[in-house]
Amino acid sequence: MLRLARVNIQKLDALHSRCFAAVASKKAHEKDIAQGPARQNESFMANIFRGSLVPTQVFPYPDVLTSEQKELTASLIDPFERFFAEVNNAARNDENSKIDDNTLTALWELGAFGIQVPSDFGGLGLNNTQYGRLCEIVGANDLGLGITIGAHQSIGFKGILLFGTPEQKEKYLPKVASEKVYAAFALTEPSSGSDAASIKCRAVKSADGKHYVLNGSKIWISNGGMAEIMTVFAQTEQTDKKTGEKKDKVTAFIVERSFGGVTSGPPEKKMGIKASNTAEVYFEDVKIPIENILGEEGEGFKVAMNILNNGRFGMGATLAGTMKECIKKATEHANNRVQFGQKIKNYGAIQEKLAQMNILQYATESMAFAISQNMDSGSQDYHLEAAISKVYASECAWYVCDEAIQILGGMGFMKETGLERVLRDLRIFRIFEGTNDILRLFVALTGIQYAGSHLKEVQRALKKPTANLGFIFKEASKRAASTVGLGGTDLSPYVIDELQPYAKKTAACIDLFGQTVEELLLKYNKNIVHQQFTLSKLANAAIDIYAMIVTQSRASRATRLNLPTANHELSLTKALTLQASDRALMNLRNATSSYHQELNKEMSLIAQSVCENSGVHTSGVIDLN
Ligand code: MYA
Repeated sequence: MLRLARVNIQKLDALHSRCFAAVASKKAHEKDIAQGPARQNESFMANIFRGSLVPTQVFPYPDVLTSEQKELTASLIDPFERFFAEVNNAARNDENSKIDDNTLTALWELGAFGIQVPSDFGGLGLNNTQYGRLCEIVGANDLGLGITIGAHQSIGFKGILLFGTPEQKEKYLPKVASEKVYAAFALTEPSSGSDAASIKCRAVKSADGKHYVLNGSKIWISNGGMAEIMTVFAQTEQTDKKTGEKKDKVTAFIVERSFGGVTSGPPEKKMGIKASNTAEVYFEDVKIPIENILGEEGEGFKVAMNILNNGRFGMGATLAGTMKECIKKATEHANNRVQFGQKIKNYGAIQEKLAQMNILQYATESMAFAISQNMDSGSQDYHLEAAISKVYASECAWYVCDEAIQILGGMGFMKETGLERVLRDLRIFRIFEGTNDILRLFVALTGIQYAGSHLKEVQRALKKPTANLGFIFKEASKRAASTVGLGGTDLSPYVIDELQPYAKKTAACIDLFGQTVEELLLKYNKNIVHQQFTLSKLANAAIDIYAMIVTQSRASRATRLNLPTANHELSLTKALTLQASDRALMNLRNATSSYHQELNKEMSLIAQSVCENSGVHTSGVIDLN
């Protein structure tokens, strides 16, 4: 679906038909509507694309940890915090572009490399929520080190946890959890970044079928210079079971450096996360035993996507921790710094910044833990939310750190304050693990695809109205209610009284969201995939809606439980809703307005002209002969 990013027109055309063939013929929706729908997609966000409210993932705010799990998590917080206070030195790691061996050893001893590996295999055996809580501590202290342990477990060996056979788990998990063997995730190549399916690394099956021989190279691999075990993606020739046609399809492999033929380049010199090793990895005639295929042969693209989906919430949790630390530094300064005879905390200009930073931190954390807890409850439908949380967290963290530096003024710009390192470290978070631009398209197009399949259901139902009266009536009343502003969406049962007016604002956004998706689908049909200016606006509205929903849910919970922070959380939620609902409505109106179509056209012309001229293309300000 997102393949449209490629410039090859032929591929684009093929893609369009594929995309809309998918919309029209998703297996789940092929059944006659009268036979009843397929498995209900529980994703709150996916459902608002089709104008439906499915509240189970978000209301009430999930709370999955048992008291034992809470106790275990609490018992780990102290050693993790002590490690950062007493052993690790983030500034030194950054300066040396390396984490020293003693620090790494201490991290292994903490169990920080195998947080989610079951204890039978030597790990800490924590779930996503518990892992997220530890990620917050890591994010508050050292993002470079965070990527070292994150690339190892969040993506490096996650595929073995998710898709490994019992033998693969038994062989590899103990090593990566506690035996000081590093792991990496090797997907990106020089000509394949966002377009992950276009990788060129190739593995050819031996005549006896016992192994594959892998050739090619990967770039920018986190832990690439030190990993002994890698999850590697390569093209393999597959025969279509139905047609007998031979076709290249991606397969995932577990590759050991010890197989031979695996080498890596020197550590890349980077702007930030310098402590994390990033390197090229080369594969030359690497012999991979057949039993090291991860998942099904030819299904490697989905393996890659699912590993990435599964790890994304961790970035949200990590960056919620980073923001906390930035806010702490900014607050300490605001509380003490005197200018014009007053502490600067008393000035509105500073108060506005501090409040905004806290609002964004609250929403980021609320997203991350709503997702982790849904995942822990066994939900499979978290992909859209995970992508949203990654985009939101990485942009909010950048904003928060930048504003913290602004509050600290000249002090913020000094290395010694430690915020310049964090800002440098943060920059990559909007780029890796799926660029925010690609993830916005992913959110919008995946949601639209889901909505499109629903529209098909409606059309099909209308063809046999007598058999589908109930369904048609429900659809008709839903549309009538939301079109005449009667509030098709009702969030009132889910939030506390004080948040009712805010929930109404969010409901209005959800109604307009569903209508906008439908309008766009009817207007553009398959050409919706071309409308990136519009898709980004839709994604932005989706992000704002999710932020409102998770904060309203979390603040309602805090109030119901009478938590000491409840009033503050209500303020954060109200302020966020006032900002986000306005912005979401604006984005949704803009998505269909002719004014914005004209603007998009002009923007597109400007970009084309700039590209044709390899840069700025204006007359000189001063006319020189
Ligand atoms: S690792 C490298 C990261 N790279 C990327 O993220 C690549 C980004 N690109 C993509 O994700 C894909 O290529 C896109 C799809 C999305 C553009 N879930 O035709 P398609 C299915 C499930 O749309 P394309 C790094 O950065 C789709 O439904 N399924 O595909 C290291 C379809 O299925 P079907 C998905 O147009 C960072 C099929 O695939 C998904 O080619 C280090 C084809 O789809 C999905 N998401 O492009 C991080 N997408 O055929 C360290 C597609 O059945 C972490 N599909 O209809 C640190 C964490 C924090 C620290 C922790 C401290 C402790």
